[in-house]
Amino acid sequence: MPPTTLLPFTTPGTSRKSGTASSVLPNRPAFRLTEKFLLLLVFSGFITLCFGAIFFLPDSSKLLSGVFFHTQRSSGAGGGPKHGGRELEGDKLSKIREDHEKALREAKDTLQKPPEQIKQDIKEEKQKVVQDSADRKEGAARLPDVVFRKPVGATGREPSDPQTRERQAKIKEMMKHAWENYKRYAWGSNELKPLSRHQHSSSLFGNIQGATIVDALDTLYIMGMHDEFKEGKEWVEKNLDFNVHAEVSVFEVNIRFVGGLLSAYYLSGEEIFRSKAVDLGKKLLPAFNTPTGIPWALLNIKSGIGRNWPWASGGSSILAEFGTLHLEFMHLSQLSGNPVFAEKMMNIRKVLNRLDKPQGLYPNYLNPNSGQWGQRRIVKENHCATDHVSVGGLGDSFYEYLLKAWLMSDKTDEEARKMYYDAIQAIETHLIRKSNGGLKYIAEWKGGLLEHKMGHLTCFSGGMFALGADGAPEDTSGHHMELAAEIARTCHESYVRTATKLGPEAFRFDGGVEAIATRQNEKYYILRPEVIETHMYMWRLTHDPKYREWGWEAVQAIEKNCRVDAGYSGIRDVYSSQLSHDDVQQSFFLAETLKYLYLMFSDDDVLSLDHWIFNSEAHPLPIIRKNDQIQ
Ligand code: DMJ
Repeated sequence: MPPTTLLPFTTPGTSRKSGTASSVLPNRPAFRLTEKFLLLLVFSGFITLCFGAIFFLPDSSKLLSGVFFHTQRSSGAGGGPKHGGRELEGDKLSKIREDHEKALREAKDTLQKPPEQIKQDIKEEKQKVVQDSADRKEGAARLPDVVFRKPVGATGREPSDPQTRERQAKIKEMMKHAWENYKRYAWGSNELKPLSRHQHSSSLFGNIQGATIVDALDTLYIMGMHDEFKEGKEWVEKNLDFNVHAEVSVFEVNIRFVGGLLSAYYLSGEEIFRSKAVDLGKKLLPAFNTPTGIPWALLNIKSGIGRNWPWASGGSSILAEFGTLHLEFMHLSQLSGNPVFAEKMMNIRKVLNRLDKPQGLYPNYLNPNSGQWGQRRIVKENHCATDHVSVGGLGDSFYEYLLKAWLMSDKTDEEARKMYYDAIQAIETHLIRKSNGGLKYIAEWKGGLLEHKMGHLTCFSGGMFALGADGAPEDTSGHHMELAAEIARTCHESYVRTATKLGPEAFRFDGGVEAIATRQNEKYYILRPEVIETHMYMWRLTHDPKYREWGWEAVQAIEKNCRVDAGYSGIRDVYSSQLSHDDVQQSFFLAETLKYLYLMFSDDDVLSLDHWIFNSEAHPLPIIRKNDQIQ
């Protein structure tokens, strides 16, 4: 090697090191020839070592990567690495060597490939990744095989009596009018604005679309509107998407979307409805991630973050919301083979049963963090009162679902039965009153004081008492039926006493009035079903013709006051014949109001009460027979 090559090591000032070493070099004498030779020998030895290391490097890296891989796997299984690299057995070492050599060969091949070929390979690889992830997704949604049974009484014959037939046909025409206009002006959105002829979006569903379609499917089916049902099904297949950034009301999405999809499945047997229902059910599960398992009211179905309504008593969840999931969730477990849905429900029960019920009543607010009723106040010594107990808004369908949980379980869910009849007894004692004019009503309890007001929503309870009469304890069946009839009459009175013959949102029994709204903001009617729902149950369970007449009165009043050229609209004041429309065709008008009317003018074997249970949005779910129940 020529001496010049040593210059960098020997020439002063050329060292890249600064400091002491370079500052002493200038004073050192030049190397003698033997010293130079020795240095050359050491240096070449060093170079040889380096080359050797490079040659051995592949094997070393094999060892290293082998240890890493093993660690990953071991820790994945819950433990640290059990072996060091030196302890790897021979076959493992040779496997590592093989893999490594294969990787080297592939790298070499790639380098030798023309650029076009490399591009093509990358494209194919990408496609494979996409396909793999699609397969994985499909796998996740793959559901166990279920034997689909032909639904009992999903559609029926025309009624033999000509008047009933004519009335039934009229209700079907109303459904056509509502559906056609929704289709024309708001297809795919949640609801229709029938005056603006535009879409209406409600924050209850976040970015989930198509509430009217999903809510209407089963009504279309039972009315024999097959083309429309098919249109709805195709929309669901292509467009119903839950992978959206959306904060939704868990309750509303459950009763309308999960309920609507489940019913569409049970009626038609179309798999798409089952898989969409289960898919949505899974999206709702993070709502139960609270310290008690009492779900949040609102959930972002993308992020899984939940919270409660800001106005709800100190961050509480609401009885009528977390208490109105049971029917749908039991069916989700049934159809998916996944017990998690049912488990969430039974946990809610457990929490409720651990709590003291003031006077046997269930307050409307429950804190999901503490598991305590919201806003408790001591009004007297040793006497606790809570802010709000109601069979109307905030409480209503909790009671409905207790009864229906028992019925839907083929009367095996004894716990639900007991909870229902105990609750009704407390309600009778503390909330039900009779007016001077002889009208029975259900008041609301606020901080221990009764507010003599009954909501339109509360009117569903007539139907509930009638449905529950049969199983009532100790010969009280007749009493429950009487109560049902009295509530039906009071609610009918709330309709009769208005100019439009439609009932207000709430009516009062104080200040010299009975069954009349006194506040301007309680005078509206938004196409709600509850009064009609009660008439339907009363008709089916008593066959007293007055209930069909009351139903028909409602049809006429809706036609006169709510029908507009492009659909149906709510009205702002039921006491005024100067109509002011609110410009919303609620999805529950198609799901509930028109369905209950249609059933009232059908034979009893159309969605017979012996086989079907209606969820809170009137979506029919079959009774789960004892032998079919998953354990
Ligand atoms: C419906 O969405 C359901 O019946 C719910 O339980 C309460 N009320 C509306 C219709 O009034």
